[in-house]
Amino acid sequence: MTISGVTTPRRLLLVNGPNLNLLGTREPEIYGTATLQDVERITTDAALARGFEVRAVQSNHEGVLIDAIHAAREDCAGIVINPGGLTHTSVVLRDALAGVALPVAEVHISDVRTREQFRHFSYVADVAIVHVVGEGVAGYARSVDLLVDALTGHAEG
Ligand code: CA2
Repeated sequence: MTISGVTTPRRLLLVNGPNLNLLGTREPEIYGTATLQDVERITTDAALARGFEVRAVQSNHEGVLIDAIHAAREDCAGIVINPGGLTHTSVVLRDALAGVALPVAEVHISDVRTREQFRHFSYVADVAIVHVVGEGVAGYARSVDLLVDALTGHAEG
C-alpha cells in the first residue's frame, strides 16, 4: 500500500494491556465471556478481510508493550490498542504511541464513559484517531475497519 508516495506494510499491531489475559475467566457482566484468544482471532479475521495481517501482543508489563510499539515502526501500518488500566495512568504508554507516529485505534470492551470516574480520562485518547468503547469484543473488529478506512483514505457514506 502506498500512502503519500511511501510504501507501508499491510500489517497491524494489536496491543492488549495488563489483565486482558484474564478475559473470559472473571467479570463476564462487564467484559463478556470471550477470551483473549477470541479477541485476537476476531481482530485478525477483520484485518484479513481488509487485506491486513495482525501481530498480537498482550502483556502485564508496561515496558514489553512499549518495546512492541517501538518495533511496530519497522513493519506495521497502524496500531489497535486496548491499554487496559494503563489507559488511565500511563504517560509512558502515551509517549510511546505518540513517538512512533503510526495511526492508532483505541478500543475498550466496556463503556468506560459510564463506569467509575477514574475510567473517564484516557492518556491515549488524543494520540488515537479511532475510538471505540462499549461494544464488547466486537469493538475490535470495528476498530480495525475504522483504522483501515483511515489508512486507505476510504470515505464514509
Ligand atoms: O473496557 C476495557 O476494555 C478496559 O480497557 C478494560 C480494563 C479497564 O481497566 C479499563 O478501564 C477498561 C481492565 C482489563 C481487565 O480485564 C479483565 C477481564 C476479565 C477479568 C478481569 C479483568
